[in-house]
Amino acid sequence: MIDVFTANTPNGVKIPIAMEEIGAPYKLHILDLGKQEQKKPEFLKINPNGRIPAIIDRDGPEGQSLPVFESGAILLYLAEKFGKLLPTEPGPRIEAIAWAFFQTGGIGPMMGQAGFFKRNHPDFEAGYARFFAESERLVGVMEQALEDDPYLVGDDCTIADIMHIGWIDRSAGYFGFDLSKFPAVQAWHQRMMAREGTMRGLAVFASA
Ligand SMILES: N[C@@H](CCC(=O)N[C@@H](CS)C(=O)NCC(=O)O)C(=O)O
Repeated sequence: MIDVFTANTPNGVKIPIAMEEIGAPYKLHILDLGKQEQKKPEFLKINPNGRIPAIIDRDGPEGQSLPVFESGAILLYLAEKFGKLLPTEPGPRIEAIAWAFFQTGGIGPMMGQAGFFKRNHPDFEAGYARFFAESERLVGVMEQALEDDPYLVGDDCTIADIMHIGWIDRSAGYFGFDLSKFPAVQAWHQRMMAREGTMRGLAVFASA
């Protein structure tokens, strides 16, 4: 059994989506970020960074419990453990991992900061403009990749897609991003949102 500690945010949705896409059992623990539950000492033992998502694999290596933090590391761990959502051939495999890094190092921080300035410092236009422009540039990189393939790495959904779907899905509401400028990303967004596993992964927050 895998314990999933998360919340209904662009990073938080990744893990239930992955678990549902994989089809493995898990126990969901939804943290109240407003109450700072992610900063409590017991949670910092699971993620020293005090953020969601995190997991504990109760049946980790040698049968021991293993905590894992950082969404990219969690998805890679799950993909390797269950043999799903990651191509086996070395080229496509590292390409999927590269997209996961692209999301945690690029799309996530840039969109996060764009949202921060829009919501908290709307008067400081240069901050919002800077992160909005960089978000557009990065989604443009996704656009190029998705012009030729249905998913970021070829014909199948991988961890690369799951890393991005929460951010792309919420970008309009969060900081006024216009996805219609990127037709291939828009089509991919619809493709992802129509997947059974992805729908189930998102639905866990509605019923929680
Ligand atoms: N790089 C981290 C980012 C995690 C992150 O920023 N999580 C946010 C929610 S989307 C969070 O926990 N925010 C609450 C806080 O910072 O205290 C990952 O990919 O796991």
